[in-house]
Amino acid sequence: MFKLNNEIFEKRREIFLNKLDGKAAIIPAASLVKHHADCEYPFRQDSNFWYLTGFDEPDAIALFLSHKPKGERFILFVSPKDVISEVWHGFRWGIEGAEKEFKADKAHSINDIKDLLPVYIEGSDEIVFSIGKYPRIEKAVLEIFTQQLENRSRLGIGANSIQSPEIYLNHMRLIKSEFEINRMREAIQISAEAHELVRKSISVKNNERQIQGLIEGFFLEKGARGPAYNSIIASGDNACILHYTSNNSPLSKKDLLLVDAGCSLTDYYNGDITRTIPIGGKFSKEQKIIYEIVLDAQKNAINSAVTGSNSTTVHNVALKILVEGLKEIGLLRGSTDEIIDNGLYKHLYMHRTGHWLGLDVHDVGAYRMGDYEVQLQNGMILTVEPGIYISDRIPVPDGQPSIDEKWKGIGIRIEDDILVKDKEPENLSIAALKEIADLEF
Ligand SMILES: [Mn+2]
Repeated sequence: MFKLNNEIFEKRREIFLNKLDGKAAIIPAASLVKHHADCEYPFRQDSNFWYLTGFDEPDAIALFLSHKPKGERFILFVSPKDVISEVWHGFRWGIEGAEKEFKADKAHSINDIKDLLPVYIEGSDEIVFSIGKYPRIEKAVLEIFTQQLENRSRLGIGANSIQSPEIYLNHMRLIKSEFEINRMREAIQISAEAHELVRKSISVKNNERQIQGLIEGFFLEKGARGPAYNSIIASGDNACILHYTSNNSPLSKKDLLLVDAGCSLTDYYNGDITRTIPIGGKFSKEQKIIYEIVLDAQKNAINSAVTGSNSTTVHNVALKILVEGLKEIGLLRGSTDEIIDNGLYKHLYMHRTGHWLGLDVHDVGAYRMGDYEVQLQNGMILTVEPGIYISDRIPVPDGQPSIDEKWKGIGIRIEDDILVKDKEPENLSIAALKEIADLEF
C-alpha cells in the first residue's frame, strides 16, 4: 500500500514554487471517466497533480502561488466531506484532511473554485495552466486571464501570458530521485516476476487471455494497482500488430508469444517489459535467427545507454544491428547507411527503440531540443525495446527483397527498463530471463 510521505511531496512543491518565480500555477486533478451507462473506469490520478500533492481523489485542483509569502502558497480545492456520497463512493479527506494530512496551506471546497480563483491569482506575473486538457476549469481560467490582460493595459500589473506547467515539471519528473528509483525498482521487479510466471507456465496455457489473467492477477496479488497500460499478449502473427490488445487467440505450440506488460503501483510508478518466448518450448530455425538479431541489438543498445549518450544514439545502435542482421538473411539489401537514411527497413521495424519511463509509461521530458540531443544522465529511466515484425501488412519498399513465406508471422520485441548511471547502465528488469537457453524447455 502507498503511505504518504509528506517530505517527498513538500520538497517537490518547494522546487516547483522556486521555478515559478512570481507566477501562479493551476494544476487540476483527473476526473472519473465514463465506461458505459453509470459505470466508470478505475480512477487514475493526473500525473502532475499526483507528483506535487500525493492526493488521490478526483476533481480536486491545486494552486501554487509563488507570488505569495511562505505559508500561503499551496492551496487545495477538494470535494468536501459528504456522508451520503461517501457511503456510495468511498472515503474523502475533505477540507480538513487536505490541510492536515496533505499539508495544504489552505484548503477549500471545490465548489468555491470559481469565486476564489481570481482572488488567489491576483498579483501573479503569469498564469501557468495546461490549456486544452482540463475543460471543467479552462473557461474560468481564461476569463481570469482576460480580466488580467485588461488590468494590465490599464494598471500595468497582471498576467500577460498563460504558460504550460510542463516547462517546469517535465524536467523535474525526468530525473528520478532516490525515492523514485526505489519505487520504480519495485514496479519493475513485480513486472519482471510476472513475466517469469508466464515463462514457467506457458506449457499448460492454451489461450492469450489466460496469460493476461495470469500476469494481471499477479500484479494485483503483489499489491500493485493493476496493469500500467493495456497488456499486449500476442501470439504468432498477432505480435506484428504493435498495439494488439484483443488477447483472445488460442495458442499454437509452433508460435512465439510476445508479452508486453508491466504493473502500476498504488502510487503510479510503472514497469514496462516485453518478452517473446516459444510457446512449445523450442524456437524454430527462423524464429531463433530473428530472436538472436533482436537480442543482440537490444544488449548493445542497453550498453550504449550511459551518461552523456542520448536516446537517438541508443536507437541508432539497435537499428544498425537490426539492419545488418536482416541484410545477412536476405530480408534487406543495399548499404546499411542507405537503408537507414531512406527508412527502407520500416516495413520490418517501425518504431523507436525506447522511451522515458516513470509516472507515465511514456514519461514526460523532451528527447531533443531542436537539433540538440538531450543527454542521458544519472537518474533517468528509459526503456530499450527493439523488435522485428515480419508480415505483409506494409508493402516492401522498392528495391528491397520480397519476404519469403517462412519468415512471415514472426514478431519479436525484447524490452527492458534501464536506469542511467554514471558508470554503466543498470538493467532494472533483469529478473525476467531472455536468453534462448532460458526460454527453451
Ligand atoms: Mn515500452
